[in-house]
Amino acid sequence: MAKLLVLLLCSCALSLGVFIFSSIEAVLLKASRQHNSRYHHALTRNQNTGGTTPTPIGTKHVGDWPAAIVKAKAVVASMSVKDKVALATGVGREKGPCVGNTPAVPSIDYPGLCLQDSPTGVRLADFVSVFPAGINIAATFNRTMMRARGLAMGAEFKGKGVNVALGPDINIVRSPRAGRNWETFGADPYLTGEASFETVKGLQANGLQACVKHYINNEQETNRTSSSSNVDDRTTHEIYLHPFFKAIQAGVVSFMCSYNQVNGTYACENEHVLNDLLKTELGFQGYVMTDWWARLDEFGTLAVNKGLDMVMPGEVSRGGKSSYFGTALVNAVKTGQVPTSRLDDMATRILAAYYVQGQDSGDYPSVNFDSWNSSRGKHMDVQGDHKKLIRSMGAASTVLLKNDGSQLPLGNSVRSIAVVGSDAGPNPEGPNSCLGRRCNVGILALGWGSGTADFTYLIDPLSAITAKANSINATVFSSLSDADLIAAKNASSGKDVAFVFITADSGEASEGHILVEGNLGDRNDLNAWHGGNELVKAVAGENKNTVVIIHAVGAINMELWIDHPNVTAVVHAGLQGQEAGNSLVDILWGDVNPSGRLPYTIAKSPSDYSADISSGYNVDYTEGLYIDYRWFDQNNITPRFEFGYGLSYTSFSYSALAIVYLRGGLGDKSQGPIGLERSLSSWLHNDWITVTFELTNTGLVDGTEIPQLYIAPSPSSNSPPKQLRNFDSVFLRKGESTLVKMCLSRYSFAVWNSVEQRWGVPRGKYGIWVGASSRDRRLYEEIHVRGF
Ligand SMILES: *[C@@H]1O[C@H](CO)[C@@H](O)[C@H](O)[C@H]1NC(C)=O
Ligand SMILES: *[C@@H]1O[C@H](CO)[C@@H](O)[C@H](O)[C@H]1NC(C)=O
Ligand SMILES: *[C@@H]1O[C@H](CO)[C@@H](O)[C@H](O)[C@H]1NC(C)=O
Ligand SMILES: *[C@@H]1O[C@H](CO)[C@@H](O)[C@H](O)[C@H]1NC(C)=O
Ligand SMILES: *[C@@H]1O[C@H](CO)[C@@H](O)[C@H](O)[C@H]1NC(C)=O
Ligand SMILES: *[C@@H]1O[C@H](CO)[C@@H](O)[C@H](O)[C@H]1NC(C)=O
Ligand SMILES: CC(=O)N[C@H]1CO[C@H](CO)[C@@H](O)[C@@H]1O
Repeated sequence: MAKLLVLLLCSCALSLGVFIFSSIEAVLLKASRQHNSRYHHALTRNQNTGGTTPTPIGTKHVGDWPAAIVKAKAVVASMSVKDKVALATGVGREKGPCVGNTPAVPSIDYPGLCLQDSPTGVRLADFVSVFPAGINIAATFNRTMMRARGLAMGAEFKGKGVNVALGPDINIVRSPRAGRNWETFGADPYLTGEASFETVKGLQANGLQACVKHYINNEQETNRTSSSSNVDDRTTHEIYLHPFFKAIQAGVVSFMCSYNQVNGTYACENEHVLNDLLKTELGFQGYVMTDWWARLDEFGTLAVNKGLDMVMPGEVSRGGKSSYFGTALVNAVKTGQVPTSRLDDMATRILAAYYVQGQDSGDYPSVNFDSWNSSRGKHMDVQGDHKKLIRSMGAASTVLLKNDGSQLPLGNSVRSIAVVGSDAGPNPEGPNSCLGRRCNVGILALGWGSGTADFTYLIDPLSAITAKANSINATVFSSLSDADLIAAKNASSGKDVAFVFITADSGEASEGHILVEGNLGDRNDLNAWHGGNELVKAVAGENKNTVVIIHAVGAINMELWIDHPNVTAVVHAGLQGQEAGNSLVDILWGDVNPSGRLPYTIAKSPSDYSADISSGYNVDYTEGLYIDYRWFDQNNITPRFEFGYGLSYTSFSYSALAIVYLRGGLGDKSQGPIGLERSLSSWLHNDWITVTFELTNTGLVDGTEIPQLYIAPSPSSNSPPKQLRNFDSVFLRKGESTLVKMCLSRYSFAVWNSVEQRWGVPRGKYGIWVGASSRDRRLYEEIHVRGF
């Protein structure tokens, strides 16, 4: 049974000090309401009563939306059908400066929208920054950094005059081979949800519109425009929908529906996905655009009746002329196939998003670049001082997987350094030589496809290591060939340390247009590319201080060398963006103590994972809730490195777990409303339980720990053995201790009841599990929950 902590009560974000016992609960509730502003958006119950239009129009708006919607409705009332349709119809590929453009509507003084990729920076533009990939920022487990990345990126998009940034990508790492995993925030819905929330908040903070994608269940590239993702309702709610819900809570104004079908109907014309889940259940007030040329089979133009609001880039198919919207939609409204009220709703959603972000204020920059011809652009440098942030994010997202005998960090006494592998050096043709990063030559700092941006510069590891070596009078010996094992051995032999660089790449399939070294988007397998296993073994055979550095889109299989006694350290650097070399050196020499944690599991065998790419029409999510660590835990499969794992140069101890109910637990009779709750119930999301514990840096250097809180469910929940429900990133000087506080809501415990279409918390015993990874449990208490 949990201890009740009486004196040191606190809300999750505010330090409130000591209170008089009798008024504790009142004070706590007040405080939690104050700090809980992150939940204010969209957490009022949607009062929509159905109405006459197929797409519900929410009547209880939240945040800044009410004023924006009133304003939009007034403007829409004055518009012609043609102009309203224009708001929703892209002008066509390469008919405007951005990857997506909507036309100006002079009658309402509306300049049209510029919609631009990508989740890692402004694509097809110069003088921009390339940020660490989504999968890397997830590995920081640091909300402040996630927000800072969004803010910096948002400033760059806005500086170029972009109205809508096409990101973040908040799909889930279901199959480790999936091509766009690196754009996402990993394999856990809670972590993805937090990253989604912070990224949207950051991107939109200064007026940019963000667009979360790809809604929904676009978890592989193979056959993405034809296959059907078949997912049960509970899994949809607990795993795949949650990150989109968090984006709505953050106030995201637009959604991109995905190419794939869901249960046999294309996502962009799927009434259940758009009207029921998104616009009714989750109360989304913004607009939904198609993915580029997304196929609409059954409903075409009438997809608007199912909840679609905008087509991108405008035409039905690449190179085609006709559009599902445009004239076709004007005619559908005239013939009554699409109710005028639905058209008004679409137009209202698009304009309200524009107004709510203040893009009509007069000082929003106009587009000053051209995606298709850079000489038409103004070459505005929007990088600011983001390089500092990018370097620190690159380091904070680096995961130290192995460090035998404290091989790392290197001291300044190292005299000779071998650097081996093509990934250590630059692409000889330049970092942008392959269109859309469709090659794996030189340092791998991004995957390929529409999730990329052009490098203004890219720091390769060899340059950064050489600069460091020069400063400490060490000599660097390099061999940048992956195939020449003799040269690799020669370079490594007799050196104080040998760095061997290996990679694995993946990206967007683009329906067969893009093939990189035989990989069509999704990876063919989980092995390192270019014979990486052989390269590591060759170097390790010669040098007893071999450090493997991995630049990869996700998990790779490392079984052939991970236990090699000469492989003393393994650094998983992921995709660090433009400062890759510097970020890595900061870790190798200990200027930054590593604190990155794996946002997915690395298995011992590819067959250990619960889901792989499906090559047929049906992509059946038969594993249900059991993806990644949920599956490994359930089936007692020992992974090589588990979700949440990562080493530090110091050590941390955990103690004094205390669990406090803010309301409604442990005999508290004032539980408030009892019964299953809708997704938008604020009661469900309010802080309910505070978990506190003491964290101490017990090692010899300063460092950051990532404490993770998992809930082990009551058996009646019929849920995975444990699920991440909170985390933090805590910097502590050596010897220092601090009290860490984490909040849980009823939603943290909740299970989706498909029959009732509500959330409930099954009665019973729950484990509160605090640890340094999903398998490194440090503190544990069981609590009894009355349930509802
Ligand atoms: C897909 O079908 C399953 C099984 O019938 C159902 O539980 C789920 O709600 C459906 N999802 C969608 C988005 O239609
Ligand atoms: C690019 O734009 C410049 C300046 O407008 C023009 O001279 C040039 O022909 C354009 N190039 C292409 C390939 O369209
Ligand atoms: C490197 O060599 C220079 C010149 O010999 C010396 O002044 C400096 O202290 C050395 N630095 C290190 C880190 O050993
Ligand atoms: C072997 O390495 C040395 C430096 O350690 C270098 O000078 C020499 O050229 C290399 N030989 C071959 C065959 O790569
Ligand atoms: C480890 O490296 C040393 C050279 O330092 C080498 O002699 C030895 O064979 C290597 N061990 C293995 C298992 O390859
Ligand atoms: C996140 O990272 C920043 C920058 O390194 C650091 O100052 C902070 O303590 C970390 N944790 C949190 C919760 O912000
Ligand atoms: C149903 C379907 O479209 N299947 C295709 C999936 O992709 C493979 C090759 O990538 C095709 O051979 C299948 O026809």
